[in-house]
Amino acid sequence: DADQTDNENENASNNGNGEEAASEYNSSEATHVIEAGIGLNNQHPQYHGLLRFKEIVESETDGDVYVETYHSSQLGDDRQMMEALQLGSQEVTIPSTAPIANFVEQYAILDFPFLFPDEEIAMDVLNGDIGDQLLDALEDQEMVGLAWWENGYRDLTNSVQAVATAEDFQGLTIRTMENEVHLAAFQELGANPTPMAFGELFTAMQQGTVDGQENPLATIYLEGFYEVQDHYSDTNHVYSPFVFLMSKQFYDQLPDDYQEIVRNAAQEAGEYQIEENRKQNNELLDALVDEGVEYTEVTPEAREEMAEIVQPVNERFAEQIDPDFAEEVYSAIEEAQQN
Ligand code: KDG
Repeated sequence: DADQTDNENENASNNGNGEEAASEYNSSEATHVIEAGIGLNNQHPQYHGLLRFKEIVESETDGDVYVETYHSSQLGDDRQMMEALQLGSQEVTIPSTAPIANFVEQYAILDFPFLFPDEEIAMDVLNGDIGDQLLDALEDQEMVGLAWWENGYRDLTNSVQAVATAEDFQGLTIRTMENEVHLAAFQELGANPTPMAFGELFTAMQQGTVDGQENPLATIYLEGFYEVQDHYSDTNHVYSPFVFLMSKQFYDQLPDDYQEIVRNAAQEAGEYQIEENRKQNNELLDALVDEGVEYTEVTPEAREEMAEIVQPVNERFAEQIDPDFAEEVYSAIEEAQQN
């Protein structure tokens, strides 16, 4: 029962409760078919948001645009799915921003540890000029960014020791996303970061290839990581956005009214996704503890110490990537804080 992927469902959509909901439409009658894939499983609010997108798009086009939904890396990992979008062989994926930095390097600034003070501020910045610049930058990479969704604050789990302070990271082998800032930050904390695709993570923890990983609580619980992890710490070390990405090739050949429909649907489904996601991230701690995971609270002081240790990493990457854009991001955060 430690197998976290739900292959029974294959490519069938469900209504978010694990039950299948038959679409009243049919792909064979549609002019445009969207293959949409994510890495997370069909229990995650991200998948429920994708189903909402499907519902809106199909009903507003009366089935002329049909959406096939895939979860659990069925279509590949984040990098492969983005490459498929570039080639036009897949239409939609919704990765965390971290792996997008391998395509547009400015995205790495969003993944600086302890950058965003809270979720509201993050969303203000992403839905403002900074976020628009980042979405626009995707076009050169043959992708269109339709909306910001939310993964949330990332926390640490591992199978070796309780982690309360920065010192406790020493020697832990931690899976990170494929992102240089994450890699450098965990190195700075004395851990051994191992970048790996999300789809390989569960088995890597089960087999002991890695001691731990970091993801928001919803992912930790809904992916059943408690089966293979003993300790959870609310490190909140980085705020992780999702971007709803569409293949530019596909988007460009849609008629104008359909372009508007998919854009609005990504936005509206995103609002639903964000709400459900926050609820799960806030509410799943007790359930995780009930599964036998030991919860270690990370105090604001301990978090402050972690932030100080990784600060040189943020400074180094800001300088290397785009110092002016980094300054713009910092000012936008300050401004959002004053509102
Ligand atoms: O569906 C999203 C996943 O593919 C991935 O981006 C989730 O944050 C993630 C991770 O840790 O890889």
